[in-house]
Amino acid sequence: MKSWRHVFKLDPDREMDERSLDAVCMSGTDAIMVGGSSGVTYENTVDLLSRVRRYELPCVQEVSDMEAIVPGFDLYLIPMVLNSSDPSWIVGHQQQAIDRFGYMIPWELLVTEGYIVLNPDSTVAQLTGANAKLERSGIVAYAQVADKLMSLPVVYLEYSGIFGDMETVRAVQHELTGAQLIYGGGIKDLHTAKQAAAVSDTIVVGNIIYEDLAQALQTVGAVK
Ligand code: 1GP
Repeated sequence: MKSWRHVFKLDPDREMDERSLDAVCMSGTDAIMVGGSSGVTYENTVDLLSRVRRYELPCVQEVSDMEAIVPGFDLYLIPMVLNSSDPSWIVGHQQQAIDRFGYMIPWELLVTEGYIVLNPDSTVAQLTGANAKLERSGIVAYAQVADKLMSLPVVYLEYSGIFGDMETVRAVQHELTGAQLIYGGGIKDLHTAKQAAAVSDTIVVGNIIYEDLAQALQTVGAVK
C-alpha cells in the first residue's frame, strides 16, 4: 500500500453501473478503497466487493461501522479520527470491535489511519464531531501526533467534498518521517489531482467518480 499513488474510493451506498465500474477498475489506479460515512451496510459492501473482485487490482475496506466489516478484502483500513471531540471515534469504536470480534481479526491485514478531518461541513466531520477549523500549525501538530507519538503507518488528510489547502498538505508532508501521507478531498480533474499528488504520497478520488466519470478517470494521469 505504501507504493500506491492513486486510489479510487467507492461508496457501497451509491449506484454504479457495470460499464462505469469496469472503467474505474481498468483505469490504471493502484487500488480500490471501499467505504463511506453513511449508509454502508454488510450487504452493500459484499455486493461491491464481489463486483470489484473480478479485477486484479487490490481492494481494501475502510471500516466505518463494525457491522459492515466483510471478510475477503486485501486490507482493512482503520481510521482513528484524531481531531474528533468524541474519544469513541479515536479509540472507542475500535475497542468495542476488538472486544466483540477480536478472536477473528486478521491483525496482519489491519492498517491504522491517523485521520484528520478538515471540511467542517462534511458528513464525516459532523458524524465524528471533528474540530475541523484548525490553523495550519494545529493540523501539522495532529499529523506529528500520528507519526511521531503514535507511530501510525498512515496520516490521512480528509477534506472530503472540498479541495484542501495545498500549502497545509505540503507542511504536513515536510514534517512526516515515517507515515504515508494520504490526501483526499475535492479532486475533480487532472489539474487538482496533480496538485495534490505533488504534496502527498497517495491521492484518493471519491465523489467525482459519481458526478463526472470521464474527469475522474483523468485523475489517474496525474501519477502515471
Ligand atoms: C473521501 O477522501 C475521500 O473520503 C475523497 O474525497 O469525495 O471529495 O473526492 P472526495
